[in-house]
Amino acid sequence: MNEKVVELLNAQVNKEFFSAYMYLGVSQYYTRQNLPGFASWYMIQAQEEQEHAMKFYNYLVDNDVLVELSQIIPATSDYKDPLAAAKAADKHEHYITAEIEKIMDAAVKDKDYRTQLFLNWFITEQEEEERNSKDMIAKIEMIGNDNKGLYMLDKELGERKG
Ligand code: OFO
Repeated sequence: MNEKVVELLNAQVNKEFFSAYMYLGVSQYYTRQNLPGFASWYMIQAQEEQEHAMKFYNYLVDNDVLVELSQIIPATSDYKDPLAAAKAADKHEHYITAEIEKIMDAAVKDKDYRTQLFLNWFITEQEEEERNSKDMIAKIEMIGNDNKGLYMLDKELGERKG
């Protein structure tokens, strides 16, 4: 595999683990707000991110690349309100989409068809991630200051299984 493609794929292992960290921080924020449904929804999200990281990791290992396990930057659990936490998650997903597109650009440039095929799954996944985070913002905005609405949404989010 081309050096640049390897470098970007390796960096993405770290970024996906950071995504897990970031969602863990969001989950913890909601736990502290007594919103267990939100906390559980974002905890599942954090688990998904670890799976994403491992997909990148395994792809590299399967291609005989020694993966560099670099330091993960800290993540916050400190948000102004539920909307701010949801917006932070949405912003992060857009960042991740852009990063994955950068890897795709490098793979296309290098005519690395195998990596392009591998990345297709993530291109589709990011569409879903962005839609989910956009929906979450819309729901929280719709609720506004209605505590009963927040309670109902928390119950709904708590039903997510995977
Ligand atoms: Fe890995 O999809 Fe979110 O960040």
